[in-house]
Amino acid sequence: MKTLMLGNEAVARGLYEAGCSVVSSYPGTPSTEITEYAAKYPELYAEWAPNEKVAMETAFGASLAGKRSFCGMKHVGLNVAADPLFTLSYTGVNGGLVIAVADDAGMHSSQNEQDSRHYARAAKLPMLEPSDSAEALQFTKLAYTLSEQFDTPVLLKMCTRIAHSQSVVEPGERVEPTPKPYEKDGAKYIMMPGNAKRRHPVVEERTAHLAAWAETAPVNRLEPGRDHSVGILTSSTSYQYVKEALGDTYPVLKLGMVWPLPAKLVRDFAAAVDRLVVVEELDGFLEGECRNLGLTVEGKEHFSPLGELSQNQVAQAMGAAPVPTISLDEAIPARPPVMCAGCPHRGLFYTLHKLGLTVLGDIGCYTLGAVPPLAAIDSTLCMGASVSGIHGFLKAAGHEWDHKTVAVIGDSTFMHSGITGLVNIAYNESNATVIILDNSITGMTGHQQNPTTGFNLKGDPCTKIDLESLCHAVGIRRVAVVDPYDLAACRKVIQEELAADEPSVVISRRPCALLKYVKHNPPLKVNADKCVGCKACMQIGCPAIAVKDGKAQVDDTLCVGCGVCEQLCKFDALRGQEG
Ligand SMILES: Cc1ncc(C[n+]2csc(CCOP(=O)(O)OP(=O)(O)O)c2C)c(N)n1
Repeated sequence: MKTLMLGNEAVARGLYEAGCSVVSSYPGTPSTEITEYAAKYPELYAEWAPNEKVAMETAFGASLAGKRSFCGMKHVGLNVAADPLFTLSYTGVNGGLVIAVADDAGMHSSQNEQDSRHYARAAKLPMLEPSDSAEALQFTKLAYTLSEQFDTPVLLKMCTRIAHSQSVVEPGERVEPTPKPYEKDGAKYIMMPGNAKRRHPVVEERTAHLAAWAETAPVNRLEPGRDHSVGILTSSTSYQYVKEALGDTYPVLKLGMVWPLPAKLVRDFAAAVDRLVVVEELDGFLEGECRNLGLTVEGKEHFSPLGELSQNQVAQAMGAAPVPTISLDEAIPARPPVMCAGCPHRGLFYTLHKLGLTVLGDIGCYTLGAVPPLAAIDSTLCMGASVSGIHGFLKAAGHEWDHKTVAVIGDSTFMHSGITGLVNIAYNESNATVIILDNSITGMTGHQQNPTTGFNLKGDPCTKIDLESLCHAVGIRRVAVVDPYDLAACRKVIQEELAADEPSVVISRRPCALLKYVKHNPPLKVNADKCVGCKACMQIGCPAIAVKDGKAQVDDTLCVGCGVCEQLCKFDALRGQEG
């Protein structure tokens, strides 16, 4: 029966139908829902790994054991997993192995814009790229067939629009693939130089075979057009924009497999039109490949490499009539992201701000500590970089900085890639103060469990990593725990640890205010007679507090009664109520 599905949900359905057995991923927008939906199928074992490298290596292990396996991640996650990726290309697979990577053109929720197609070419791996949910399901299943037929991991490239849009799919039945027993094969799976040298030609040969397959594969589709003055080469969401803006005006070669390319198909297409135009998001990847084939081609002179494309950018570039779009009567006011009311990160960042510290930041909800009025963060690079970064900073900046510099990192991010940085601090002896913001969840990506929460992806209780013991075990003797709702205690602990002549970890511990099990206090009350309108309570940037007619005002629908603002009021004008 036909049904509407998100692109990510359709990938999960594809995993189910293809008989995938093991799913290991790390969350990251816009890829997260694939694994969340996959976890709903009891036939699939699904987990959150601590990071993408671990997820990919887990999927490799499951493939080695003969089962169909999967790992999913966002584009920057593929950087983390790039090490196993490049050598997995050499080992190939036993059970089929599919790797989904979701790009975030437009940086809706990312620190950079990357075009993951480069990875397919660089790692010499086939990459399928669906353009709607139906293809997301079909291509996921096809990816397993290709993986086992050509002995290769297969990359499935998603992007925000395909991952997060709904369209019609027709779900099918699950197949149970024929079991592939594990057989020891060192020449294939032990990638030391002697073996790897013999595998590299196999990889090159495989790419040639895949390119030959791509020449006639139905995933690469030629759509006729009325006007042959232009031919459009495109894929993914760009294909949808082309169809919406231009209909069947020009012939279109829609690629479902963007690497390796079907050279003859592309050449024949180019020969049948006057101008070959590539419509693609981000980099001129296909355009460059056309040039490598010796073709005259247009692309990035018409379309920006920045951000997402749209139907009207395509219409404008191709001289077509604009596509009607819905416009609102009133402009939507800009709403910059802020920490939620009651966010435990707020009290901690207020303290860092007040102490005037230099703060090496990291990635998570707490990156919002960079936004005024808290404005407490100096740098944000990638997951884990705060802990390694502070070490380098202190080695370079001189000892006086030891006492006025901290690193901040969330619990999930610390598990992902903060631990090794802390090992470096202990081992190579810098006097760093690292603050772990333990809100007992992976908040930023929508509340995924992680190794510190005590629950697994399915919500079942499991081993909970003890952060204090872990920090002690890697060689940090000073480990303090503080409640970030208690501003005086935060200040005292941070000052003590900065003053110490050895590295320390401060664990700022309080669960995310949005977790279901967290009980809220009644909203705070403003005593208008006492409030002098000094705006001290505004210094924490809480969305529940405003000043109106010269008096503080608390929004009862937002306030969770955390009491942080109460501690800032010198006039006793803000009062918590008994819960
Ligand atoms: C390599 C990589 N993988 C995934 C992400 C997506 N991502 C951003 S922050 C984050 C984790 C945030 O959780 P945590 O550290 O617990 O902080 P919180 O948001 O809960 O404050 C994730 C998964 C990313 N930016 N980079």
